[in-house]
Amino acid sequence: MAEPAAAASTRKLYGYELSSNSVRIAALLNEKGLDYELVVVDDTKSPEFLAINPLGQVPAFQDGDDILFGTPKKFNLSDSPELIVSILG
Ligand SMILES: N[C@@H](CCC(=O)N[C@@H](CS)C(=O)NCC(=O)O)C(=O)O
Repeated sequence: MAEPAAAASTRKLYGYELSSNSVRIAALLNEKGLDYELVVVDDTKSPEFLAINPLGQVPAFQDGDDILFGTPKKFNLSDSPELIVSILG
């Protein structure tokens, strides 16, 4: 997965390097020049990550208080294609 910006960002991408669904989101964020923090998820079924995404899958994407994949708050997007549409929007 390409290296994200090192600076702290309000955007967090939860994923791991061999996750193609995570890589496609990272590629899009990089292409658009959007800063984000990559949070490497070692265990998608850990209580900590299930609190982010109860489905226990990556990618999960958080922008501020809005988790775009996972626990619906403002958005209710269910997978990486929907995330792509949201980021492009
Ligand atoms: N429909 C989802 C599928 C996400 C998905 O399958 N993620 C995989 C990694 S690429 C995953 O989290 N696998 C771990 C698991 O299911 O426990 C998307 O397109 O984002």
